[in-house]
Amino acid sequence: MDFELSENQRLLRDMTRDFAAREIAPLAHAMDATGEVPDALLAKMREAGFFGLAYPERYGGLGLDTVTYGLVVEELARQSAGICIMVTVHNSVGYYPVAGFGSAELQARYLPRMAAGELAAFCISEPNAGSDAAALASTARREGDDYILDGSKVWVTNGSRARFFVILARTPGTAGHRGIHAFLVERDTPGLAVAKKEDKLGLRASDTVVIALDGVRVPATHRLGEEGGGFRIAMTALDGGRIGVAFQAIGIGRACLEEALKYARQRETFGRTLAEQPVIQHKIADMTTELEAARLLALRAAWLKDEGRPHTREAAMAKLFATEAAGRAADEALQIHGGYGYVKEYPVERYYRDARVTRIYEGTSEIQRLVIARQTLAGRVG
Ligand code: COS
Repeated sequence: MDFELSENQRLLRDMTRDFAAREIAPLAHAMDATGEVPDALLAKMREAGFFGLAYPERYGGLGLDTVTYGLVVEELARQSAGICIMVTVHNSVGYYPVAGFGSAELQARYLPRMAAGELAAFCISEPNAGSDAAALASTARREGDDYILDGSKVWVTNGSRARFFVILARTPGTAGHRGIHAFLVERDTPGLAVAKKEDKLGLRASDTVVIALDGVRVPATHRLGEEGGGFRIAMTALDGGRIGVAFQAIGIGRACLEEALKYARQRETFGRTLAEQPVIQHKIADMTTELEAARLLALRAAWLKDEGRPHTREAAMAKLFATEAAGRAADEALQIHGGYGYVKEYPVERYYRDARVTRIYEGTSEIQRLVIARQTLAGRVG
């Protein structure tokens, strides 16, 4: 067993840490307040390769393994969880269905554009199908060499900026996961429209929209994988996506810990700094331990994925534990700040809001527990 990072992994982590501190941190508060991300920042991120992290080098990406990718994600989330989710959706659930299941022609045509920073989004959830993803009702009706897509997709991260959409829809009249297909759809396809932009509690730098599909004609060559294979593709992509969310939560949790430390060292009560008081030290110890445990779970899930080994259970455990730990870290960081934690002058207020959704998207904590329990009950105990 080897817990050392490679030279390259350390280098990329440190470069991202520097980039995020220099380019993202100074804008994070304003991006949260306005929901606007400056084009200049996106251009610098494109230039630095953040939109090509997972994409193969032959298509212009960095081709990072999942462990290295996770280290980069943690550093982005440390400064802005909203910017981080823009990057992770584009590099996981927006990427993998195309890279893993698109035809060679489709990949050669689109992956270079995606790796260069033309954003991707993932459309699975619907008004009446969130946790129960197989209940999705959007339809894909075959018509000659095309499919015609109709329906409505919700919680679409990157939706207003994306050029490409991975969309899950089913053959009319089918039920359950077997009738579901996955497609790559270009933004300009007639009938595809942003119907609404959500006004969210947190992650305000990231755009989340409703996508309306009204007679969207998609060539059958844009179907990803087998007919009826869409659900499995989505689940496989979400396994990877959940590892990214775990690292994102760890980044938010670390931000909470670092800000709590900063505050505890300078704030005095009863003649001593908070950092000198056992009641605060216990909180700091618990935050540190939980974040470290979360990081180990996430690194192991990432490593299994890189080894090409099953990682559904490990991704679910990493996401469950890391996001709940981040929630506790945010809560304790706010508590350590007292009233100052509750106002926008200090960044923990933002971290507290940003941490919350990590327990919901890419599968709620309840869904992660369901995934883990099913595997344990099937005999996978160790
Ligand atoms: N990888 C590959 N295949 C998978 C899989 C995975 N992780 N999980 C399930 N499958 C396959 C199963 O093997 C099964 O295929 P076969 O019938 O061919 O064997 C099929 O998918 C259906 O699986 P299952 O019966 O487990 O499906 P359920 O309807 O019970 O749903 C959960 C499974 C709850 C895990 C799924 O609906 C889910 O992940 N929900 C949350 C969705 C989510 O994360 N949404 C957020 C999107 S981002 S905003």
